[in-house]
Amino acid sequence: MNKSITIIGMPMDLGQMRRGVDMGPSAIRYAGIVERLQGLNLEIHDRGDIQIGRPEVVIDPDTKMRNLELVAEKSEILAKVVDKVIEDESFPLVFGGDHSIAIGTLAGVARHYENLGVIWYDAHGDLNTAETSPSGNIHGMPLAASLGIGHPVLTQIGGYSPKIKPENLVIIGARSLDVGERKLIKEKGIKVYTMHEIDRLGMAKVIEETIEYLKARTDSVHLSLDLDGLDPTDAPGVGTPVLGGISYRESHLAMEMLAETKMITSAEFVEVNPILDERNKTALAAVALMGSLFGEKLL
Ligand code: 6HN
Ligand code: MN
Ligand code: MN
Ligand code: MN
Repeated sequence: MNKSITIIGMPMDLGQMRRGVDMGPSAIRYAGIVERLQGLNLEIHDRGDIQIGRPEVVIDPDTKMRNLELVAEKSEILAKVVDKVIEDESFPLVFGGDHSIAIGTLAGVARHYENLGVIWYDAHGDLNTAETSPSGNIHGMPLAASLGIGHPVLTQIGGYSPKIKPENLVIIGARSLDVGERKLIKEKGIKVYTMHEIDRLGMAKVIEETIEYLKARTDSVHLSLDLDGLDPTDAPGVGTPVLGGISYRESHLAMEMLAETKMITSAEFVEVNPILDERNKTALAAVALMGSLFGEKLL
């Protein structure tokens, strides 16, 4: 893992319907992320937020997608910033924003690696396309888009596609998958640890297997952590909570185990919505998990 980390705020809420997730980066900073990471002897650069503005919602009449053009435009900007951070040999740490931001993050990261691995820590698969989406919300589509599946405006961000291969992906925490997403998972043979496997195997085994799997086939790993992967009791401040999620403790263990491998080279923490939160609990959880991801230890 790099010693230098660059924080990028991406306060984009255009990929879904609930306002407030644009305040995610502020909530995470307020919860003390910079001090926390500085305490680990890391060099922290906070390059501030990418400007999103407060545009009016536009629903595409043909595809029913919300804010397609704007999401694309802002994703291009994020991709360039992330690309530059990696070129400057720093670790890009992106704060959402809703999960649609992953399209831009991955566009910036993936061009640097032949076989980028991705850990998608989420209650959802985010594998929808305009055709399979029940909502038209782009935050349900970033993983499909990164695999090169879906609307060309989304798949072609950064000027290339696909960003990742299905066999280099591991989804952890899934418990809400739409019909089209299930079909895609089967078709592509995507590795998924649903809550069922997490309950049966335990998180330690799940992460051990994930590490082994990704080590064998990837040259670098991006962590995309949607706070709704956690149980709503531990992370209530999210727009699409789903009961029966990963606990705070299990999540810590996961981050600690990943820290030991030093295999994570970029990360994003998304869907923190302080308006829906209880006393910034979700942002505080995000900060604690980042502490563990970057090597914090009690003794
Ligand atoms: N997220 N599968 C649902 C949809 O609308 O496509 C929910 C997506 C949630 C996305 O939480 O990042
Ligand atoms: Mn580059
Ligand atoms: Mn998600
Ligand atoms: Mn989710």
